[in-house]
Amino acid sequence: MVGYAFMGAAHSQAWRTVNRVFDLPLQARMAAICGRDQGRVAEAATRLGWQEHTTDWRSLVGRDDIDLIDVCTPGDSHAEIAIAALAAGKHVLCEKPLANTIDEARAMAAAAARAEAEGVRSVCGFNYRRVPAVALMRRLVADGRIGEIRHVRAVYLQDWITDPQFPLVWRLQKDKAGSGALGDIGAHIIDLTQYVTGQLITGVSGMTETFVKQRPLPAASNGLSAATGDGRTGTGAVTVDDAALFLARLDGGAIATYEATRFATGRKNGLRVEINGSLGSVVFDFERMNELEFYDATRPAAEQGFARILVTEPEHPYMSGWWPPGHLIGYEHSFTHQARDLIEAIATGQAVAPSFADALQVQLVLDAVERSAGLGSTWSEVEPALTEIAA
Ligand code: SOE
Repeated sequence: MVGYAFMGAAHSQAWRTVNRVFDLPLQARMAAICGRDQGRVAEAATRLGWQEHTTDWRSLVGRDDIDLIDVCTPGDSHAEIAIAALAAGKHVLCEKPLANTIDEARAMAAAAARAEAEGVRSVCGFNYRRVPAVALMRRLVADGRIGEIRHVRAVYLQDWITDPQFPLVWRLQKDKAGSGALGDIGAHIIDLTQYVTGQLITGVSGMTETFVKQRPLPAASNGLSAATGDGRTGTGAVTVDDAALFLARLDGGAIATYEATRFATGRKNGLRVEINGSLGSVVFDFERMNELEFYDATRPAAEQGFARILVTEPEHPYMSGWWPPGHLIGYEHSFTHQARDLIEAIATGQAVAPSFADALQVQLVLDAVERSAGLGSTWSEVEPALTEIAA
């Protein structure tokens, strides 16, 4: 694993747990973790359960006893690490968004396609797909239970930078993060809605805003939390969006609205998606992540209403490995499911989604939103991802 902050900890939890919960053909061995700071990576190795630690990620890519590289760094190093790992024949799990630019994402998707031909797997870490209620949502939609999809309504609301004194962490710097709320959390709802509906976004009209343009320089930070007052003084420019909104059309005929913001005061991790079809609706809200709301318009009028499905039955996606019905799971479990699916893909030789090509397509949507926002919300088409790879 490269990186040991928030995502590094979440992925480590998954690697520690996955073989204890699911019966898998391969065993994960947490060989080594890498970070730039010797002292901090040594501490992280002990705390997170890695056998060794290093400050040189290239040494991991060159090792014969390492089969998989898990990239949990900020976006500015995804492409370099993932492409080197794939070229060395290592399977790769890469955090989202795939890259900071379209060119990087395209190069990564091409590297993944080349590696795939050699039996090397790659997957992008859109973990919310692997929340059981979301996977059930997809199953209901794919089974035609809500009929033809008309509306997609998706929001991802956070509030962790509403305080203008919150420091200028890497997620607020374009050269490190690529974009702000748009790529960090907007990318999740783009992937999630495309996954659930089976439809791809073809065009958008977008708007972005940066409410706080200067922030105090941070102390050493691991991303979401950062202390000020370590002796560094002054401020720096915020170079990403604080919020992004867009309208979209999907290729199956649905129309959609998306909102991603870090300024929704009081909303901590409010990912909510509602899909309305000709025969019913499905609604997922991460703050009630064990539940799925389902409205079945084919039921007799007198019995119609939103049903609250508690997604904890062994028949539900991923749930057979966990607890008896009604005993809830949490955020970390989506990462364990991600690790499970990747291990199974490696063992069976099957592809695993979302591929780097899928993640490139999300990147192309992000790009279309930024282009549109830069042109006063002008309608902007999304390039097809496959064309990009072929080119
Ligand atoms: C920060 O906004 C963040 O940690 C994202 O980077 C994650 O992808 C999201 O799941 C939670 O919020």
